[in-house]
Amino acid sequence: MIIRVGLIGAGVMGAEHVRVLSTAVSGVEVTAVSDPDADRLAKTVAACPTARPFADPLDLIRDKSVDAVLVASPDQTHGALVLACVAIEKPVLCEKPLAASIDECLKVIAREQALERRLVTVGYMRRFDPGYVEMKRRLDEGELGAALVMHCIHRNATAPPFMTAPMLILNSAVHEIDIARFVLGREVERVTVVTPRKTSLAAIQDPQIVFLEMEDRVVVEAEIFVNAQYGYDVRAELVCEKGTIMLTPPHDVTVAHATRESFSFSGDWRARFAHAYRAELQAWVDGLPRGAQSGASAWDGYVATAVAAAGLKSLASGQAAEVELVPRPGLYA
Ligand code: ISE
Repeated sequence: MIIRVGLIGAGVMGAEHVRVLSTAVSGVEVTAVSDPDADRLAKTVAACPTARPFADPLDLIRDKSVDAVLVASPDQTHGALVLACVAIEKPVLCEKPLAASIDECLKVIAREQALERRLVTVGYMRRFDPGYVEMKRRLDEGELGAALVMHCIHRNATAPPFMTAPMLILNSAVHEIDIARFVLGREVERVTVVTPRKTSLAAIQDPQIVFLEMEDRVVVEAEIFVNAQYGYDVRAELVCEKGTIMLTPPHDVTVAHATRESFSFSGDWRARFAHAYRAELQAWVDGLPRGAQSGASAWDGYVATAVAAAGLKSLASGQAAEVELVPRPGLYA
């Protein structure tokens, strides 16, 4: 069975998804692409002969040639597009965040509950990264004892001009929020954002340090620095009672030359998480005929947005902010 996917948003991530779906994922065909920028749309469609262009994303969602939708448009459009998909019971994989507002996330959850069916997957791709998967497996195995602290580093070489200080949390730190919940199997209770001296190389408050106080007083500490200049660098070390579990640097080779040993960083997340993106898309496509879900659910998307909202409160006030969650519905047990 071939799943016919319609892609909304042909920007950096959308174009990458089209490339990966067309070259590295089986059982799928991209049949439609939509983007408000006519040139970008034409270019993406030219590179993917199976796809038809759509000016209006809502027409794409309704089109009979589209079995499932992949949303990779700007963050603030996610909620409305996902709601349009679930309104007509079309499965959708939405890039993170699920929605910029908690209200929209709750509407998605309410619709899935009414249908008693999960249709939404959220693109928190780190859940498919072999390093984080192994970190979780080793923790769950129990040999290292209980998790106490998780140290995280999330650095981008440079941020696009539209990046704002709140987006360091809503667009970048949401990955740490989601992966901490995934690895530790605990919810976040409180968030504190600390703002160190800012880099002179950006106009916004960058870096920011995000502290997540999780259930059982496990603490996650994440440095988010989106103009770090030297490359894309994501690290994590989980400190447990009897040892630590650390992600190893993901480069293929270390070069020894002219009295130095060195390796290269990826320019951005597409190369660093290439395996994770491919595995996420393959798992999504494989699960669609059975209605099975393996990635982050609408509930996970809601929680990440709710924790990020507490982070924004803390960023504005300089104080710790409590995370308030609605009760978890049985559909997401
Ligand atoms: C970007 O949107 C991503 O999702 C990347 O994974 C993240 O590292 C980056 O900071 C975000 O801006």
